[in-house]
Amino acid sequence: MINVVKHTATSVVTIERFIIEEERNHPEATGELSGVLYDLALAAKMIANKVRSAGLADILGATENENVQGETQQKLDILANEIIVKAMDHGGRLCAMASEEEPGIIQIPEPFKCGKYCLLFDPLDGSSNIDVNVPVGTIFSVVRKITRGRQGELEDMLQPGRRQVAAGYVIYGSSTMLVYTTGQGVHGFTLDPSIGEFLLSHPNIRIPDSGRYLSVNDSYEQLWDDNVKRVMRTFRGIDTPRKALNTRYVGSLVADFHRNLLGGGIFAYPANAKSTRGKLRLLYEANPLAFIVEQAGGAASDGVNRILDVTPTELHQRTPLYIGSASEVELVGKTLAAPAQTLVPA
Ligand code: FDP
Repeated sequence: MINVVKHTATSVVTIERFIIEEERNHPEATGELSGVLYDLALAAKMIANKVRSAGLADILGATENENVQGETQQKLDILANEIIVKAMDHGGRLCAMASEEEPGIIQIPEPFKCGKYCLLFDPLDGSSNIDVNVPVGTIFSVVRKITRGRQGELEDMLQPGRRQVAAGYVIYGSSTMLVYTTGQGVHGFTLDPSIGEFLLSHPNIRIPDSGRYLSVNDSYEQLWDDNVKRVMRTFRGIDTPRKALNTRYVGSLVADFHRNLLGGGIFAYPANAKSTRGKLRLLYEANPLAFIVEQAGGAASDGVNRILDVTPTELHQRTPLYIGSASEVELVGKTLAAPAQTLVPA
């Protein structure tokens, strides 16, 4: 059962209050990580506002690239990227950032102070869905700086996911929700637009141990190897006494992940003959969601390895991803460990 907080008119737990109270459990905390989370919550509110009026902005845009105010319209994912960079670069808490939208590391500009954390993020995941009004999301991951200089370096970014100190996502759906973990459980906050605050709505989220949903893009089936085909057939209840999972695939990772986190199940983006390393990004998508799902009692793997144990070698590295209820991810591991099959040629 989903644990949901009911607020009264006079008593609410804002994200700020929650973070402060969590910080009290750590007497050694300097408040810097809390600062990163507040700034991200502000960026999320700004992006939510843009996402909400995305259709309107298109309609009101006078020419192809200009809106009625004569401002150049930007693609929403580029805008979301800029909003996050500008909300985060001056607080003195980060030493560098990396975004799915940018090829290299984003340095902290002078004269701003550099801090001890690195932020990695996907500013607007699933953005191909914006035009059709499907939920999209922001995903973020925070790691501690390990190099000595003032600025963050590639080495700081390429840390295995188990070293994350915080991770979260924002879903811009029928309501806007921010879900995060700092390693003390997973907590969800819903944006109350009337007061512009994220309020604690889903404390201590736990993913059901076995699944309800299967989220996978079946159109790649002919490109999967035989073991992947086999486990997907099992999930669909074919040639097995197992009850079939309910197939639900939005094609927007945050939306698919969020539904399965609350309802149980598995999201899979396997490698295939055309994308032999899968599609999703290890640092901006798989790692933060893996930290969250493990904190909620679930699991995440690339089919062989625990996602959080993979040592990244590139900033934009891709990975196959199986993520969700622990028993479903375990079944994937067991099935894919069967003798290797060759991929069907593309
Ligand atoms: P999108 O291309 O729309 O940005 O990582 C990107 C992503 O969406 C995920 O959000 C989504 O789960 C996946 O790609 C969908 O890919 P397919 O269309 O290949 O299923």
